[in-house]
Amino acid sequence: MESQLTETIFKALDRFRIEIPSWGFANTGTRFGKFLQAAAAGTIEEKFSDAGQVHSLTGVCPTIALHVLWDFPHGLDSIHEVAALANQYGVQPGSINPNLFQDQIYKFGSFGNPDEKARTEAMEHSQDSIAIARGLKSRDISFWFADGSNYPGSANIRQRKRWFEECLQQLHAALSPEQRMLVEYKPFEPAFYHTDIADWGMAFLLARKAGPQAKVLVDTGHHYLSQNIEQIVAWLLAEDMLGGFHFNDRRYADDDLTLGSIDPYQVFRIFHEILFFEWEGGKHADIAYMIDQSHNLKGKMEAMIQTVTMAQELFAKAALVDYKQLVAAQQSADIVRAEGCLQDAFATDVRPAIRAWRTTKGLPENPQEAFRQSGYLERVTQERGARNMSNAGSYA
Ligand SMILES: [Mn+2]
Repeated sequence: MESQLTETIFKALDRFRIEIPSWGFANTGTRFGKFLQAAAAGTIEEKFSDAGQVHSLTGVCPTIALHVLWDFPHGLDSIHEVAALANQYGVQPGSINPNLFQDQIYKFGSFGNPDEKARTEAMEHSQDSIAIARGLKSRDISFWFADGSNYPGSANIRQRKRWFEECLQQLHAALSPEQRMLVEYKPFEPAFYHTDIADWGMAFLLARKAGPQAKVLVDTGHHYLSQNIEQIVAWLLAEDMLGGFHFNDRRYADDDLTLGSIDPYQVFRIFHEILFFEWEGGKHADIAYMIDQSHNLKGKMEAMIQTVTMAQELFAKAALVDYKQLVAAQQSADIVRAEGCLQDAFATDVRPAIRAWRTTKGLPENPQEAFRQSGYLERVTQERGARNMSNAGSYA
């Protein structure tokens, strides 16, 4: 029995990969200000270096999500530099994230902006992002829009929906056959009255209208409290519309807390829906697992390693659900036994098997401890400290 458990966990870990975001290594803050970290990455090279370090310790983060505005200072001309860094540091470019919210021109939106100039600029930036992705052999372009309005009556919601449909259709036409467009949703913030793509249904409709290579991206923090995220996941899987995840945890809103820090059982339930779907269908779902967190109090690299190892644990636990027993219990409406299948798997301590798996892969048993012993943090703190600490800026 014990060896079968280990085998199941090893198989789950062998296939589990998770993408780390470049912005997770940079100094970021809250709406109220930044608290700086001396070791934060300030350049694209430093982000690759930090990501490479996390991958070398965990072995499961071969790609890094890149942000077009922040990581490609020269736009398309930065492709060669980024490709060279990827080779140097041993992490490949992952999803490409356009920025359609930071420039002044986007004050009243991007694709939903009533000013045609803003919509055109947003389209050009999106086209560039697709070209950058193609140049780097990145498959996924992840779109998140801050578009929305703050006061009733101030936006034509249906007109904006049409603009979104048109823009996304045009962008879909620019994709190469192997590329995918991921459409992310979020109920509120920065807009506080209406958000143009506020929930999974809106993202689903827009993606479906855009074309077959458009899928929905589920950011776990982008839901109202108590929303049943795993049900959304199950529906998207059933419709072949689940493209990927942005993982993070939250207590109140889009808090960007460490995955599993508040509600690990929810992450487990999400993984369970995916693995149950795969078991029933007999094939793997094509889903990009990505982290979308930026920590301003925790050490950035420690937090990233903590997130990755937590994701592995929860994925491994979900793989332990006894599906035959679960299906039988569901069939016979044996509620307690069915629920018990999930609870038993969740309660299993998978850490010894994960440590053993790491050893077989030549990885440190405890990546966090190995990071602390490595001296990397001390080195980059010294190298980057003076620059980072003089770079505070202010909120107002
Ligand atoms: Mn996100």
